[in-house]
Amino acid sequence: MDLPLPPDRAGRRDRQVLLAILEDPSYPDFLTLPDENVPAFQNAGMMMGNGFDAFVGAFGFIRAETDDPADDVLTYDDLNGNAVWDTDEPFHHSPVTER
Ligand SMILES: [Ca+2]
Repeated sequence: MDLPLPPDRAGRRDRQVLLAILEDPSYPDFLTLPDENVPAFQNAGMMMGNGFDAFVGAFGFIRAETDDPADDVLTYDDLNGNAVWDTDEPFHHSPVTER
């Protein structure tokens, strides 16, 4: 296996150790996924995708907010004070505080 080495010495040493393990016949399954775990990883991938989809969808709810955003974790900066989201008003998260 011929991979380019990073310029720093620590990275080069780490990469050499990794390559030695990858090429060691004593560890034929190193960094491979056991067949019995494939469904769990596929399910995790689907759940992660669904999570990203829900995250993107949340922006629709945030834009529709018209009440006081003081208790919202995710909200927008109502820069013109009209209590509705307008194009170019940035989104932000509120710091977590005890209530
Ligand atoms: Ca506004």
